[in-house]
Amino acid sequence: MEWNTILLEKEGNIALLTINRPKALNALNPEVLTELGQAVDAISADDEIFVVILKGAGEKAFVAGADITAMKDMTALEGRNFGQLGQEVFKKLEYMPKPIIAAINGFALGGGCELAMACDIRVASEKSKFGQPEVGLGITPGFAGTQRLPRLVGKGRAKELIYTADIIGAADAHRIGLVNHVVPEDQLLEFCKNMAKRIASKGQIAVRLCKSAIDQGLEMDVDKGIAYEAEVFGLCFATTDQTEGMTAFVEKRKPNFTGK
Ligand code: CO8
Repeated sequence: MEWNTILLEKEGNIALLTINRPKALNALNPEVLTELGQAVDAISADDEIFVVILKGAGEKAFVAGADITAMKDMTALEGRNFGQLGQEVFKKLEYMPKPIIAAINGFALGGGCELAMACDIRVASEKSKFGQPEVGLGITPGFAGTQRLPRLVGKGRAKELIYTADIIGAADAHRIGLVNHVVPEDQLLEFCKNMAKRIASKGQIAVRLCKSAIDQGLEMDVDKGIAYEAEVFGLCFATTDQTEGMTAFVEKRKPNFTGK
């Protein structure tokens, strides 16, 4: 499928998903959000794709936020609908069965920071910058930043970032747990691809069940989460991958997972 603002490339079992609007620093307008949702659907339906890397086109930005030009003259209803579109697309991305790694190569501001937070894992280049500048524009975060940021970095840090609209660098983002790793810019994609390959070499049913157990479990109380884990753990024993993984260990060889 071809899109105007999204690129989807495949390298083996890894998909490279690119927000491709570099002249506007990959700002998210309704077209980008709609096409991103379609690309996520295509990835979910593609059995050859095991892991996804999400990045921004160009040298400067991952995503510099929701498109301010597009939002400037919105009515309250249009603003609500735009916010809801972003929330729905980000939820679709967050809950798709396959792991998604954000490769953050520059500005991740507002909706860009929110998009990175909807990914499973965040890797930042040394020059990347993060923030929720919305209150400086007279709005609140609208793509679930008020919800995902405190869950990731804690309530106090999230409130400071959101109330002040401060922009922080990669080292601070790493210190507060907003990103998993900081790497030199020229190594960012390779680092993410290596991580994606390590994930892709494992039993994919198990990887997907882990994603579900973590994401669903965090929405439940801990006892329900633990019970859910027991269910997905049990499910693994109905798979060929479990037999193969354990047999390979006993036979001292590498497993040959088939995702069945
Ligand atoms: N929206 C639209 N266009 C943008 C955006 C954006 N968010 N960011 C950058 N651009 C455009 C610029 O207008 C410029 O276009 P042009 O060349 O036509 O003038 C081009 O990208 C390059 O940008 P700059 O010249 O500004 O580049 P600089 O290197 O000087 O500055 C910055 C880079 C610091 C990133 C600067 O562009 C900036 O501050 N951008 C805005 C950042 C921001 O405030 N983001 C948050 C937006 S609000 C948001 O994301 C809310 C999410 C929830 C929405 C819910 C809806 C209801």
